[in-house]
Amino acid sequence: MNNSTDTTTRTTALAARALTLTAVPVLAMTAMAAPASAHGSVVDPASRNYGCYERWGSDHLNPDMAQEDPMCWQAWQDNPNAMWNWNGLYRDNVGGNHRGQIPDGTLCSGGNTEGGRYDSLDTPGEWKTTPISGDFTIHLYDQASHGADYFQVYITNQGYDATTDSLDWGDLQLVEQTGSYAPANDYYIDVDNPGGRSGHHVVFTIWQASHMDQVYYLCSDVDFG
Ligand SMILES: [Cu+2]
Repeated sequence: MNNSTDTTTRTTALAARALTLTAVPVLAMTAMAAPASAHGSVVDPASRNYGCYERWGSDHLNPDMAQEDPMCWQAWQDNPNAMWNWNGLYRDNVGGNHRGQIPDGTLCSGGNTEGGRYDSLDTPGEWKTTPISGDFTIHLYDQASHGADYFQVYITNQGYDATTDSLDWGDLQLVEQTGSYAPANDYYIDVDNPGGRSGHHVVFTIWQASHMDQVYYLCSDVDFG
């Protein structure tokens, strides 16, 4: 798509700052009112930045975040637009070569995409997790109805430690490869639990959109109990 979402969300962040100074530029108000042309992300189990946006988007200046949700805290410090633009973590023109385009250690930022806006999502640590038991369903929200050529879903191998180790391709097991999905706002991907997992893991979802060669790389932290 285009950059109007980026502009809108960036302006929202700036406006939030401006509000603390009691003056909102007229230009910012205009941009905020403009319709968003958007993308998407995995909302359940929440991707790292969508989870932070969901928990803290309306309370992002709260200093308690540092103690209560330190990974979100470091992400907000690094670049607030990683959260405001929770739907914009993609790369264009990958040509299906995900492993060639996304170096080890940068999978959760889409290979440092968008000038490094999402680099904080590669940081290992105590990311908040969504509990998983048995088979589960991934819900991806697509504001722009791009459709999907396919989804690929990976889960980290048992023994991987999300609190100390940034994600590499070698940490992952492919557990689901789908066919195409017609354009819609909501996609559901049924995942067979591969078993043998306990504790904190990462579900890594690749969304190959259909409107153009645009690929989303989405890390969701889960707890297999
Ligand atoms: Cu898009």
